[in-house]
Amino acid sequence: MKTSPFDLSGRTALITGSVRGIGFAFAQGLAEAGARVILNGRSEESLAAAVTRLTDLGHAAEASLFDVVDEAAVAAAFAALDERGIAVDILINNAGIQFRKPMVDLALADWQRVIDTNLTGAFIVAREAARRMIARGGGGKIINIGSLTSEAARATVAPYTAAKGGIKMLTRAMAAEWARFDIQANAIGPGYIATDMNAALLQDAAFDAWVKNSNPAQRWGQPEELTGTAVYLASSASNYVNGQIIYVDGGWLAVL
Ligand code: GCO
Repeated sequence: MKTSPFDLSGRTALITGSVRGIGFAFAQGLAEAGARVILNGRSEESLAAAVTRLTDLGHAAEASLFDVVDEAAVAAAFAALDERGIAVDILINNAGIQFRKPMVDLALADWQRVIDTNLTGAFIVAREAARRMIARGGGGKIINIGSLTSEAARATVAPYTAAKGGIKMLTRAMAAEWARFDIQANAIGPGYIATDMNAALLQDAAFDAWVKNSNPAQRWGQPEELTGTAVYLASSASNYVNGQIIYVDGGWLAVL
């Protein structure tokens, strides 16, 4: 019987920033589709707890501890996987931070930290993954995580907006260079999703009302509502899709 094009059995996925929130949801979704998942974070303890949550559900999951901005640590993490004969077939560049402050008050260090984590980190990790995908003869999936702010800006989140706009164009740059090696690089643009990163916004009645009034679904999204798009982009169902960003936003960007 023909297997589903969405079946990820036999594939290994690395999801950066996956100890909680949408990163963990991506890991669980890909594991449920059959992938072995490698979770990533900067804290050994939270990483171990997240892995246990998945292995307790019967999934194949393990940890890889590194900060995506640390080039040497990323290289060492991939070398450790090489040593064990583990090839990353699917990379989800999810790691990201948020820092909200008006630009006139923003310290350069805070600007740089957000750009480094949310944009440069995606480059550093994808470069290691793509080098190996190409060396293995090609084939692979790279999924970057954008945002509504990949398309439109909101006041007080300039570095995040600049980084997420960069993620959209970096995804296209990856497609331009790596599609010829049968590597598909695409992105997911989440709308406002109910996660820890957005906890302050969820608790702000005016912001909550703005989110609900600004998208036709009239609600926040849930992390698990992003996983279907991730499985699609991680699977052979998207083998002729390159350089695209798919918005999972309740219709926010589609309407005035
Ligand atoms: C913010 C939020 C947003 C969302 C998401 C929207 O402060 O506006 O953190 O950035 O997280 O990126 O698509």
